[in-house]
Amino acid sequence: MNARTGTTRTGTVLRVPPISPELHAATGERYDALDLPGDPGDPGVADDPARAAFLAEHGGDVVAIVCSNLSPVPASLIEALPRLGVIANHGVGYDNVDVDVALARGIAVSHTPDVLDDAVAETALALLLAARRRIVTADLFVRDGAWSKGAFPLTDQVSGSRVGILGLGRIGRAVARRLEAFGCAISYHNRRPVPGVDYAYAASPAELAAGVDNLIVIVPGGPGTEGLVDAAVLDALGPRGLLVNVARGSVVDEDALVAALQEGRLGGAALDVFAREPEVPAALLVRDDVVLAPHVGSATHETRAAMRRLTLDNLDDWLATGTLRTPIPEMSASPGEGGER
Ligand code: NAP
Ligand code: 8YV
Repeated sequence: MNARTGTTRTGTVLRVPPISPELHAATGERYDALDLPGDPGDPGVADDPARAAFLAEHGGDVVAIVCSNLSPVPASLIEALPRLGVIANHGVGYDNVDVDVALARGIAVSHTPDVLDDAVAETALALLLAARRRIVTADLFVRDGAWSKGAFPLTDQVSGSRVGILGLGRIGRAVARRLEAFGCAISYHNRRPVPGVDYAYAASPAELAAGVDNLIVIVPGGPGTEGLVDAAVLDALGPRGLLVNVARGSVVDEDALVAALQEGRLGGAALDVFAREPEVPAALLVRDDVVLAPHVGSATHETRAAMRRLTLDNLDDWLATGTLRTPIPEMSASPGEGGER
């Protein structure tokens, strides 16, 4: 029994950077926690000698990993941890984790669904409104003293517009509920229609894009959705269309996006996520038809506290009983099977 947490499974909790200072502090207070050395943004981090030495010394003690969406948890790391039983991801998306390798070894994986839906939906709406009503440009217009020389150009209204949601899941539905209040005509594309939903279903991302003014992307990342929003989808959205991406950078072909904007084939973009965060293509930084945010979809005090609580609840439950509150859906009917080895 671990006296500090009241748990029955003992061992080290490995923090894979980057994780927030608050989650870092909370795990430090609660568990025997260590930090994996090495810069997660360094492509050669797996060969970092400091990391190799750390894993040789501590790898055999690690029973749990805590990570965030920017913390890579590849097969090589999982394989270096023979007693690993659980991976607790601070985030609903878990494309940072090699889930196939983890599940094949019986390692349990948790994430943080539901608690962030409101914050991320709010971010999607904020980006949509900011881009359509040109709020960032209007702010600069006032600050630069341009107002005294003439009126700000007219913009496009969101109310009553046609909005497509690519990924009508938990967050997509929270976005749709908000758009209903704006009187928007809502349509969506998932791999299959959602039973009991009245919004118009489009059979493909391109068909969805062709019928809307604004396309909001909120599908999971990973190989299944890589480049789902390609040049054909952007062309279908068209020169007056707006792309809002709050999903993952990998879902949108970033080169095709830059080309479509530069060639006037797409009206604009509002982006919270990028292919190689925190790197943002220079070609986007100079455009005023683009609104950029640094992956802040869930970044409110309230939501991050709830995500942190759920991450710790998952860790506590697994350490005490071998079960999880919120296992990822790929886990079998008997979640939390992953055991101490
Ligand atoms: P969710 O409830 O699982 O919803 C995902 C939706 O995407 C489902 O409706 C799913 O429907 C659809 N989908 C999956 N694969 C698809 C494909 N290949 N083509 C078309 N539709 C597909 O997930 P969620 O909780 O709403 O979260 C969605 C994602 O948002 C997360 O995985 C994460 O990547 C991202 N996110 C970003 C932020 C941020 O800070 N920007 C914050 C939170 C989450 P079908 O299975 O029927 O296709
Ligand atoms: C991040 C997110 O997880 O939940 C997700 O999938 O992308 C975000 O909420 C957040 O940046 C903290 O890790």
